[in-house]
Amino acid sequence: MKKQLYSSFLALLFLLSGPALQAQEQPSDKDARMAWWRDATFGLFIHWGLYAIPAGTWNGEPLPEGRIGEWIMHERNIPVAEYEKLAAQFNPVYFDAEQWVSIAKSAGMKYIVITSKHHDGFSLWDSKVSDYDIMDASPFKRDILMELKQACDAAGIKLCFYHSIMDWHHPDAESPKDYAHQNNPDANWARYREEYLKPQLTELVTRYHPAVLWFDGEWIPEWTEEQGQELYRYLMGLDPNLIINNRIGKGRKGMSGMNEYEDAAGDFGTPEQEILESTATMDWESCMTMNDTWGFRRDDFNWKSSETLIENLIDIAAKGGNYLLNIGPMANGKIPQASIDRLYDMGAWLAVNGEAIYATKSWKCFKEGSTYFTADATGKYVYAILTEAPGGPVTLSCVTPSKGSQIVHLATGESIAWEATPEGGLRFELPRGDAFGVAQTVKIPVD
Ligand code: FHN
Repeated sequence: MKKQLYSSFLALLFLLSGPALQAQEQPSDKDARMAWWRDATFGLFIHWGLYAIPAGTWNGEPLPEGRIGEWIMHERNIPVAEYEKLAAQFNPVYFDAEQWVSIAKSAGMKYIVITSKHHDGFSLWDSKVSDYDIMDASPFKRDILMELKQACDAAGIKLCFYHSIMDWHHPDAESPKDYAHQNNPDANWARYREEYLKPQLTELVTRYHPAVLWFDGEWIPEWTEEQGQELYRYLMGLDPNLIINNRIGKGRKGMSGMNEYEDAAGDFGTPEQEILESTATMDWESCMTMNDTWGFRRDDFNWKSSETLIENLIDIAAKGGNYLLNIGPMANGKIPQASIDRLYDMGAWLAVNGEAIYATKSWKCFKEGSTYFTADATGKYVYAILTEAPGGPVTLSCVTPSKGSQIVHLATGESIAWEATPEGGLRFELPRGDAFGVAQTVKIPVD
C-alpha cells in the first residue's frame, strides 16, 4: 500500500511538473540546448551486448541473410531462461574504453550513442534496479558505461545512451500482441514502467549524465504517446540540458523516422537506414549500419565502402541532418577491423574537409549534379563539395561568389581562378591530381 501511495505521489508530481516544464522552454532555449548537437553532425552508434556472443548464429544455424544480429533472441524464439545464460559467458577482456573513444575521435565523430539496454533487457551498467546487468550477471564485472563516460569526458566526446522501452526479459514488460517471450499472464506494464524502466533511466541520467537519450522499441501497443510525453517531462526535469529523440513517444513515422505530428514528444527525428530526400523543418539524424546488421554478425561482410559512407555524411550534412553511423563490437570487446578501417578513412577526409561539415547549415540548394552544398554559420561562405572528379571545367549555377572574391580549394589551400557565368553562377577548374580523395571542397565567399 505504501509503495502504491508513493507511486501515486510520483505520478501526481510528474503531471504537475510536466506542462509547466514544457511551457518554460522558448525556441531560443531549445536552440541553445541543441546547439552542440547541431554543430556535431557526426556521431558513432554502438550496438553491443549479449547478442554479440551468438553473433547471428544459434545452435549452429545462422540467421537468414540480412537479419540483424541483436534480434537473435526473437528471431530464434529463445526462451528467457536459455538466453540469459549468455550473461555468464560475456567477458569482453579486450574492451578498452579509451581505445574505442580514440577511434571515434579519429573518425571525426563528436558523440557516441551506446546501447545501455537493448530489447533483450541486459544492462551494460551497474544497475541497482536489476541483477541482469554487467556487474551481477557476467564474469566481466566492470561498469562499461562508467568507463566509457570517463574516456569520453577526457577526450571531449559527448556520451549518449540508447535505451529500449521494449524489454524481452522483464516479466512485466511482456508485449503479448507482438513479442510474447514469457507468456506471462500477470505481466503488468505500469509496474514495469514505474518500478523498472523509469528507475533505470533515473540511474542513467543522475549517475552518468548522458548528453542524449536515444529511445527505441516504442512501437509496442503497451507504450503510448502520453506515456512518452510524461517520461520526456520527467527526464527533462532531471536534466534540462538533455536531448531526447522522437522515439520516446509514438511520433515516429515508420522508418522515415520523422514526426507524424507537430507536437510529438522528442527533440529530433530518426530516419533509419535512409537519408531524407530534402531538408526538413525539424532536427533529424539518420542512423545507419556499416554492413547490414546493428549487433555483430560473424557472417555479415556486406560492408559499405568508405566512399559511400563519406558521401552519405556529405549528403546528410547538405540537408541539415546528423549522421549516426553504427559499429557492432565483438563479444571479446574488439571492434571489427573493417569498421575501424572505414572510420579512419572518414576521419582522414574530415581532417581536410571538416570545415564544410561541422557547424554548417543547409544552403538554398543542397545539390547540383554530383556537387553538394553547405553554408557556414555566418552565411558568408558556401562550401561546394564535388563528389566526382570533374576532369575539366566545373560550372555551378546555384551559388554566386562575391565580386572579386577568391575561392579556395580546401585540400591544397590554394585559391582557384574562376569566372562568373551569365546565369550568375561560376566556372572554375580544380587543381590537377587525384591525391585529393573521395570528394573535394571549394570554399566560396558569398554576399
Ligand atoms: O529494433 C531496433 C534495432 O535492433 C536497432 O536498434 C535499430 C537502430 O535504430 N532500431 C530498431 C529498429 O528500428
